[in-house]
Amino acid sequence: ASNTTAILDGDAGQDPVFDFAYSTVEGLAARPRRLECRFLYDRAGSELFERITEQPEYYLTRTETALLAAHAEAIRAITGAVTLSELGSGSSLKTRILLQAWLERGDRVRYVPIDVSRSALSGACRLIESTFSSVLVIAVNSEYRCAFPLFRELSPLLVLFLGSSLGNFSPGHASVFLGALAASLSADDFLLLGLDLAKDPEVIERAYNDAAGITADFTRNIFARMNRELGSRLNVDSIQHVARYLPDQQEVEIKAQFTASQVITVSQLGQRFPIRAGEAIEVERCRKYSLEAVLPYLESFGLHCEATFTDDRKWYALVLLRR
Ligand code: AVJ
Repeated sequence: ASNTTAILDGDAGQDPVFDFAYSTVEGLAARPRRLECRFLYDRAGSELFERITEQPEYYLTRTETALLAAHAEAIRAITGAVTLSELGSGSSLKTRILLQAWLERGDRVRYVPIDVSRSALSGACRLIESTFSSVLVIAVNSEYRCAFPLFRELSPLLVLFLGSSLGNFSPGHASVFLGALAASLSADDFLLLGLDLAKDPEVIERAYNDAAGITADFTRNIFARMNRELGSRLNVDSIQHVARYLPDQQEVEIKAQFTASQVITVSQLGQRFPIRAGEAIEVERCRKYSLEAVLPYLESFGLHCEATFTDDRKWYALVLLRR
């Protein structure tokens, strides 16, 4: 069997640098100043994130991967031989664990990764094609929402949204996302969510402050990207990574603290933002979940919980939902 990889451009014609410039200006003009976390993931940022997942303190990826390895067969038994579509390009071991479980039960599987980063997408396709000989890959280079209309054509399917990436959305954005996703699924389609669970604040805070300082480099990278793409000419070394877990909000707040005053220039839009010493810019929020609260919330979108899989420390959960 041969592999067919088509890469469909969901939002061709957009200028990614202008998109970054415009979003940066919007966020810096807001109060409190903030940046959109999706811009953390340029090539350098994606490589730094891969290194974060290898840090001992960052338990999320290895815990989720172990859950997938332990339960991929059970998940496949519930869903049947459906198409797999992943929000995020799934270049990781996690995707290959699921594809393997599908191939053990059937001769072919169709895999539709969706990612706004073309380089991550083509990297994932190459890796999957080199690992498997009977996976039909259709890669979609677009924002997640642009691909939602495809799901009707791909049904019956299982959509994967792993890595606790749902936690990056604000509560409002998460509800819009889940509502639109649920609306684009057909009856008896499935969604597999990976969710990081609320736990000892120390454990969570350490996961975002690794001793090797990779997460600090990850935070600083978005400013290095401004230098690369927006002509900002920032002294990135004087920017400090500050990550705090707020237990009552069950979320990690990640900020970039400016230890010296400097000006952020966005040359494409002719804008300058003087940042005072001590001022902080929010770069990411990572929300954590409790199963007893999130399951009824997910059901409110017409998604019925078929199974939950947690590790023995109850640090992390996979939730399998049926539409
Ligand atoms: C990829 C968004 C799931 O929230 O844990 C890791 C990103 N940021 N360390 C997370 C992240 C800092 C990660 N997600």
